[in-house]
Amino acid sequence: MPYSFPQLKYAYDALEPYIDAKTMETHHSKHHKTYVDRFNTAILGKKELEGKTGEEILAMINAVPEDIRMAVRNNGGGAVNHTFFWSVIGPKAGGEPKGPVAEAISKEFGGFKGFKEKFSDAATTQFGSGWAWLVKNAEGRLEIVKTPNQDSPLSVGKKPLLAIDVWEHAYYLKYQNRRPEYIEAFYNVINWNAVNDIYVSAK
Ligand code: MN3
Repeated sequence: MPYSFPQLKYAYDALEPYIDAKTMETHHSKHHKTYVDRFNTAILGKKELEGKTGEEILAMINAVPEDIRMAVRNNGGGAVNHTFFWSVIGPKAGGEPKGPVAEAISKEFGGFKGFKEKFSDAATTQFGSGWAWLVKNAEGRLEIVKTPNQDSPLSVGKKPLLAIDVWEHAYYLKYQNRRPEYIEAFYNVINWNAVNDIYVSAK
């Protein structure tokens, strides 16, 4: 299997009450699993992609064979984005950023409050399905960006540090149309130690 389906490091109910167990179970075992399966089907037998990671394939999306490029963009993006997403959230989390990433956030956004405003705004205003991201850009600076569908910042040379999934499947069972409530609750599950580790190792 070129791209593996990751097990979560916490239980489906571990993010209650912010993200409910049923949403977590469906999101991981159904939605994410389907992206992984379809990604693997798409790249099967493509010699030029052999030995490359999912992240590497997304970073070279314009060089992916045209007959599978859209399938890779959607399903490879879905596979990689969700694996990343699970890694930056968790139980007993939330609070404010720590370590070098906290300093970078202060420098770029004037502090956690300024960051939160911009990140929430991106997540709220992403029209339809998609994601909001904290990324490190090619100049090494932090940026907040949003992407539609399963597009990855990796495809435009930006390294993800934090992500929020704003597809309805990520919140609809608990929050229905109240996306802003889900976004506000999301701050309680951000694993800032993980975000900081990613930032430090990406330097
Ligand atoms: Mn999702």
